Amino acid sequence: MDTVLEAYSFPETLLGVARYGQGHINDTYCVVCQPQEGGRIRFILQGLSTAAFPMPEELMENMVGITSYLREKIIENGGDTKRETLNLVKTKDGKAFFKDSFGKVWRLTHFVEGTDCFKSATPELFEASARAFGRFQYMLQGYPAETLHETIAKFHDTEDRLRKLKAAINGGPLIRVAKCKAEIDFVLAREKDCSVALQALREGKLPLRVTHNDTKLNNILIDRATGEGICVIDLDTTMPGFVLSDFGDFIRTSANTGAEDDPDLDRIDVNMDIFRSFAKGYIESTAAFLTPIERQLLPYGALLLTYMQTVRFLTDYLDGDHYYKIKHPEHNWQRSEAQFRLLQRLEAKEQEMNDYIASL
Ligand code: ADP
Ligand code: GN1
Ligand code: MG
Repeated sequence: MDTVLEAYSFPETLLGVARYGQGHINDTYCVVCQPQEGGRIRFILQGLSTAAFPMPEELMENMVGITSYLREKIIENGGDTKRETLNLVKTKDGKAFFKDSFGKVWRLTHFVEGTDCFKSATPELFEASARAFGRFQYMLQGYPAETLHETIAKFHDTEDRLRKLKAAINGGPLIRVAKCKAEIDFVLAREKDCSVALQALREGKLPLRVTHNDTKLNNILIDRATGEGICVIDLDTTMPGFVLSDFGDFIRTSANTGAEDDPDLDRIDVNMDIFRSFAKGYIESTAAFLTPIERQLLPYGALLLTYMQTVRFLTDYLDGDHYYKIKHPEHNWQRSEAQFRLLQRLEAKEQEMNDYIASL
C-alpha cells in the first residue's frame, strides 16, 4: 500500500486508508487527507481485479475516454463535473493509473461527497436510479463506440454463453450434470429465445450502443440533498451493448423479492412496483433516443439477463467453480436454481411488463 500511495501526491497530510464499500470485483479503499487550510479531502483508491480483467490498461483507456467525454457533455448541460462523473487523479508522473510490481493496476478518483450508495431502496430511489442509468446512455450516444475495448470478451453475448454451457455439460462431472438436468433441459429448450436480440442486430434492426453492463443499485451514487442519481460509477464493463441489457440486469438484481442465491425458492418473485418505478424513470430519460424495437424489447431484457445469469452460474458449477467466489461447494448450483426460479416468475409476468412499457 505504501508503494501505491507513494505514486500519488496527496494534499498535505495523509490521515489514513481503509477498506471501503461492498463491491465484489475490485479492492476498494478510502484515502483521507487533511489539507493545510483544514477540513478533510477523501479519495477512492481501487486495485483492479486481475482475475476479472485480463487487460487492465485497455480498461483504463476506456475509463479515461468515457469520463473525459462525459465531462464535456456535463459542461454543455451546465452541470457539475466534479459530482456528475468520476474524476481520475493522475499519478506523480502524469499517468491515469499505477501498476505495482505484481502487475496489479491501481487507480485513484475523487470521492463524490454528499452522496449515498444503497443496497436496497424506495420506489422513488429506483426511479431516480433508472433516470441516471438512462441519462448515462443518453450522454454517451455520440461516443465513438468502435474505440472502446472489450474489457471482458463476449461479456453479454448469450449465444456464446450457451456455447460455453454446452462445453461444460460435455466436460463436467456426471454427478453435477445429473443434478442440473431439469435446468439444463429448460435452458436448452429456450435456445432460440436467447438469439432474439443478436438476430435483430445481425438484421440491422437493433442498434449497438455504449452501455454500462453492470447496472446494479450500488453502482449509482445518490445525491443526499436531492435524492437524484447523480453519478454512475463502476465503469469497468462499459462497452458496446444493447440497452435491454442495462434495463434487464437492473430488473434482475433489484426487482427480485428474494436474494440472488436464495435457498428458499418460494421467496423469489418479481416486485412489480419496483419494475414500474424503474421502467418509468428509464423511459423518461431515454425516450429521446430509444427506437420502437429497443423500447419493446426492454421486458425481454429482464428475461434474457436472468436466463444468461442462470447459464453463467450453471456453467461455473459444471466447470468446477472457477469464476464466481463461492461460500460452499453447492453455491453456484444454488444460485442457478434461484435465477432459474426468477426466470420462471419473469416469464409469468412478461405480458404485464410489456403492457406497462406500452402504456408509458
Ligand atoms: P466494484 O467493481 O468492486 O463493485 P465499485 O467501483 O462499484 O467497485 O466501487 C465499490 C464501492 O465504492 C461503490 O459501491 C461505492 O460505494 C464506492 N465508491 C466507488 N467510487 C466512489 C467515488 N468516486 N465516490 C464515492 N464512493 C465511491
Ligand atoms: C458479477 O461482482 P458483481 O456482483 O458486481 C459479474 C456480473 C454478474 C454478477 C452476478 C465482471 O458482478 O456480470 O451479473 O456478478 N461481473 C463480472 O452476481 O463478471
Ligand atoms: Mg460496483
